[in-house]
Amino acid sequence: MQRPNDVVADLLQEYADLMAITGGEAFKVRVYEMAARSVGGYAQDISGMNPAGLRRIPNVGTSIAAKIDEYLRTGAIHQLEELRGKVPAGVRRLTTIPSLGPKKAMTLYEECGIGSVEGLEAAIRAGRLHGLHGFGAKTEENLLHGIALLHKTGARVRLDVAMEVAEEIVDALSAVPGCERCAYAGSLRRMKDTIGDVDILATAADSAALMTVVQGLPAVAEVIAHGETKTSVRTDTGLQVDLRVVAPDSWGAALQYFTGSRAHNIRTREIAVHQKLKLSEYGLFDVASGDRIASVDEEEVYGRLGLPWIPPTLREDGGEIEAALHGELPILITDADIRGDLHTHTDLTDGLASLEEMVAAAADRGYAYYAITDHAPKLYMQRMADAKALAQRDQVRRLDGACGGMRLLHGTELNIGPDGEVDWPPEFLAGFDMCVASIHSHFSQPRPEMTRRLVLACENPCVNIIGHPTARLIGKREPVDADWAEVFAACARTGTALEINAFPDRLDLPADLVRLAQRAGVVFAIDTDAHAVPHLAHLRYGIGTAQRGWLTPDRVINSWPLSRLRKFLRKGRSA
Ligand code: DGT
Ligand code: CA
Ligand code: CA
Ligand code: ZN
Repeated sequence: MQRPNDVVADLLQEYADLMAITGGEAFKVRVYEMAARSVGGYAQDISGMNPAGLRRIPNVGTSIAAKIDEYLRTGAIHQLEELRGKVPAGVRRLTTIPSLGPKKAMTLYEECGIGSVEGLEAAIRAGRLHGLHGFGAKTEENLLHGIALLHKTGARVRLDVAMEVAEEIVDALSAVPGCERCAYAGSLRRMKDTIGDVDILATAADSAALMTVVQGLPAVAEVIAHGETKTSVRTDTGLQVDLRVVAPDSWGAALQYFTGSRAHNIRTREIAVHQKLKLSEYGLFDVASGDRIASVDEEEVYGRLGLPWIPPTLREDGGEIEAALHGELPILITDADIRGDLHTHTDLTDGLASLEEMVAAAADRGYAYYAITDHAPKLYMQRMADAKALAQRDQVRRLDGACGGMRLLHGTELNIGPDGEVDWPPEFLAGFDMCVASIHSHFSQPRPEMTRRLVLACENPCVNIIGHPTARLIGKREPVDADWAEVFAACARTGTALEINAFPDRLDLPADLVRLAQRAGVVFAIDTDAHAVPHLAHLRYGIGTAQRGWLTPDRVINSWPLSRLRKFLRKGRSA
């Protein structure tokens, strides 16, 4: 169900984790981690590749190629199976707790027999870790905080993970003879940033064939319930999928109902009641006569309620009903409005693809312009230097316009230091066409310092876009604490855009803050922060987040023509 590249990337990452837990050498662990990223980010499908082909993937040497080859031929990697035999799955899960590394996880297992997150939480609360080497009161507090964060995301999955599963199932079901319509609904259609379960809806005169097909899909590990109208399964990654099959003439009502949200549905049902109608997943009915008056499609259902069709990303009872009633629904930004990506990386820093590869892939997407924004020197691991940046600029100028006429901007992603300062002196920064500036360290500064830090970054005449502004990592790191109203005011005043980072574990700025920032007069850049060719396609998740923040195209700088964008990027620069 996942791309073969992603499956193998997961296996290599698991291998790296298990090596680390069992005390393997750090450099070897790192090699497997890098290989995992490279395989996941490799543009070509690896199934069908031989060992020689596999070795052409960056960071994949002979022994890793052999392991991938073994997996492709036999469906397993025997060394991985051996490691799995030594380390219970729960111990690896322990390492997903922020702040708990592999060594500590193994200590907990070997010395206290702790093999699950629940077991660890109970042990801390019972004081059973007292006296254990390396586990002081502060460590315990951090662990409890990490566990709470893990519970908060709970069993919910990343938007892209759910989307890939859903699209594959919709494709499979749509191909079954007798299936008339099929689509995903629920929180996924609303593009929430995490998904509890996937809801699929289909119409067919006879549901049996669809129910059989969904149970037999390769990625389905367990059938939770099956019946004539609903079947629930769990995939091998633990995600629940509900398939509902309805009669063709109730499609619109069913799609409206199962898209939700619950709060939005309550409002639409109330509107029906006021008109002496009854709305359910089966249709919109006249209460007096019992006649069904609408349900073929969503437009008809909303139409008969006296409403225009409401985009799913707005259906949270966040004012969309009132806006619809007054004919004031926003015309939302869509993928088609985006003319270029303004935050991307190459293998000059931590990207996986070369400049040429990234540019060619961007041109294939039909972009009019594209910015390369590799990391700046203060992210020491990336080893950026003045000369490297300048050499890249020459290359960028050479490639400018060479791919389908797409124009290139040479930028950089600066690090906003704890005092709001950025990497390079103003003279050097002035040489870039644009600068993104992001927080990559000192995440837990108190609110006044964090606010000042972000405001100072906005006031820098060379900073055009604040990248992933809250620095949250969904399920892993809380957003930084800042007075956002003050930051938004600074953005609006200085002509600094806020990013909506489309990376599925970021989706940052989050939708609720997008809406607030928009009201404060802020403009936005919807960027992928791509570190590999496949990441360019994450744009859709940024668009979903922007729509949930009620964003219209005129407020998105990378929907503007290049000439207007260039004027904006000039900001406070001289000449
Ligand atoms: P999730 O799965 O937690 O990410 O969120 P949803 O919104 O997909 O929720 P889910 O899967 O429980 O149900 C899908 C939709 O079906 C939900 O958004 C609205 C509708 N729905 C389900 N149960 C109820 C209910 O008891 N009342 C109402 N009004 N709607 C419901
Ligand atoms: Ca759901
Ligand atoms: Ca559901
Ligand atoms: Zn970046």
